[in-house]
Amino acid sequence: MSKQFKRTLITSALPYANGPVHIGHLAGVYVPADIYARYLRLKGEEVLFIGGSDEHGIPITIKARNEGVAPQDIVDRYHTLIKKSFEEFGVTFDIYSRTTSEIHRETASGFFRTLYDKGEFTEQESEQYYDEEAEQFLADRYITGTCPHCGNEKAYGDQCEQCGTSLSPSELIDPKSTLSGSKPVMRKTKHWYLPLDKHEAWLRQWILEDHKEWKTNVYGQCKSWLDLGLQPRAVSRDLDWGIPVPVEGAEGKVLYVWFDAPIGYISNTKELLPGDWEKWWKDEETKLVHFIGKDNIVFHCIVFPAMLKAEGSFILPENVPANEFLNLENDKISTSRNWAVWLHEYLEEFPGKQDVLRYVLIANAPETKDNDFTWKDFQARNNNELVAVLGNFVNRALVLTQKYFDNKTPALGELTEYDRDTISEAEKVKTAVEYNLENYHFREAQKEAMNLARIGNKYLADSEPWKTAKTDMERTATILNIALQITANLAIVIEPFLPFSSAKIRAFINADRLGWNNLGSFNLLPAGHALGNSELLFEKIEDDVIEKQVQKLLDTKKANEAGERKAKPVKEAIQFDTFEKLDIRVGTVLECEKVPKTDKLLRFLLDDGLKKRTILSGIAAYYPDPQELTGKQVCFIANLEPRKMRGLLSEGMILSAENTDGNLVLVAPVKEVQSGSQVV
Ligand code: B3M
Ligand code: ZN
Repeated sequence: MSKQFKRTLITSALPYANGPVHIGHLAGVYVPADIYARYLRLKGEEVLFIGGSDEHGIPITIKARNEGVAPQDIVDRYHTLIKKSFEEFGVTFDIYSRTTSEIHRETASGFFRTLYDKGEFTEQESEQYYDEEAEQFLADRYITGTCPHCGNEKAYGDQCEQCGTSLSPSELIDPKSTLSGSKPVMRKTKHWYLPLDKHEAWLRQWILEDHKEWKTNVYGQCKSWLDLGLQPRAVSRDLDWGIPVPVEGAEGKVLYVWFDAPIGYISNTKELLPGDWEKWWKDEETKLVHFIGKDNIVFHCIVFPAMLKAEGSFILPENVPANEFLNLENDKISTSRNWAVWLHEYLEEFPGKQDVLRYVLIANAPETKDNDFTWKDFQARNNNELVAVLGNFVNRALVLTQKYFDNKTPALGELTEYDRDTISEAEKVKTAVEYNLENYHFREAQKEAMNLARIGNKYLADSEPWKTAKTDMERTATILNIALQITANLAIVIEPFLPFSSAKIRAFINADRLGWNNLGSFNLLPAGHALGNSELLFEKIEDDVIEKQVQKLLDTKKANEAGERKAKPVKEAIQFDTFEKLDIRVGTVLECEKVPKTDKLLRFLLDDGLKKRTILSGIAAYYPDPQELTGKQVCFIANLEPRKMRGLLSEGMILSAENTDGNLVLVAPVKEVQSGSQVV
């Protein structure tokens, strides 16, 4: 069942703006999407390619907290960096916008409101972990504890990174809030849910029956979700970063990031085409294709379609060609462990070599299973394929034409049978590449495109124009004419994959950009056509360059092993008068005991030089015998606004030093001083 469409709307996953983009992003999502968009444009079709940054969600608030800055600062920084990387790698978005834009806020908010008004949500109260010290509900990522499966003490509320099991916060043994370190308590909260169970029947039909052509990894994942039975999914969260839930009584609640993010595709289309966006989203003749990574499958194949269907006026995706993951040197790519090749760093070390990376990533694209990027393979593919096959062929065709025909396309003479065979082989490349691209087999498509260069190379090697030139210039002219026509065809066929090299070849042969339909023609360069200047298309990458990259990764590995223990980055600079506002003093401990019915809190009674002062401190775990502290001196902040905790007034804050593993040690003067002495 192959439907006919008028236009194609391509979306690619909106990366979280909490870090730069790396090769895994490029290989899994953005290069395939870009190849597809470029190909359709070359064919003269109506195409729109939408991208943008995902600027809400917990990864961003965590990063902001760790750095002591606002979430907006984080997303501003990374949105700019990510956008630049995509531009540099030739990813041709028609728009790359962001989910903190005003138009997105309105669009997502309006979308929620429509579903709410139509009665498409259910409301449910549930119990969730709440941090009483920080006075907020805790997202799963903000809770750590011991994994019930492997005993890892640093498992997160949503996943244990040691054994890979997904968890729910209530499964953690000894849960701890990462905000305050305190033990969270269960508290009731109300949320809006998308009742996916009610959508299950049509989703089953639509995916399992009507879209059997989806990639097996995508189809398989959807099938197992559907076979397990769908559950209602909360679409709101208790958080202060995100789009407010536009309903009365929803103060302090925002849209769940996975509710607003895919609507970003719609908002970005609106931003680009304010008067004309609807035909891209609401006309059955638009083919909607989502390019994503495998961890996003359920959201794009089940949740977002259910949202679109519930709204009622939108089309559904025609395909979701999700890829698996790319590993780096046999290890999972990880932002937090810095185990990645970052795009901006790659370009510093390999300036101008965007196409080499694009090529290698597609040659190893994780289309049906996880795949591996290694620097050795990068070098081998560059040297043995790009240099030895593509570059070598183009260079030979051009240099020989310079040498024998004054850099002008020679005339075609009589064809031999071998010439005809070569031409007919070359003509087949078009169909092979098309077939693979239309079916989202990008690595196969690229292989077929490269095959044209192989055909050309073989043709030159077999025909030996450097020998015929000694006796038969007419024959030599024919051979080089054919070689040049193949070169011109290469400029077309590699454009979706290697756009920078395609542009270079066009300059070498002094030709305009030609559409896809010219592919297979052997009349692209008429006899007498003057060629341009040429140079080498690719250059060999030497061993020492690759060894340097491998060494860099080995260093990262060492650093990771040695030092999970690394100190935290220094906070933003402050002015001296800001520092002066702090009144830090030394006090002498008169009494110290655990606050009854708490795990964490110690109550200190201090002689502060003026009076007796009570301060509560969450360090009980590190001082199991608090009486021992009596008589010791400690440092405290004397002018901190008093705060009530557990019914007791805490008048200040006792200073402790935090180890990188989170253990706290009290800070004290090296020699005894008078109680009340100021720390200056
Ligand atoms: N930001 C997750 C990710 O980057 C998420 C994708 C959103 S697509 C609408 O993997
Ligand atoms: Zn575990």
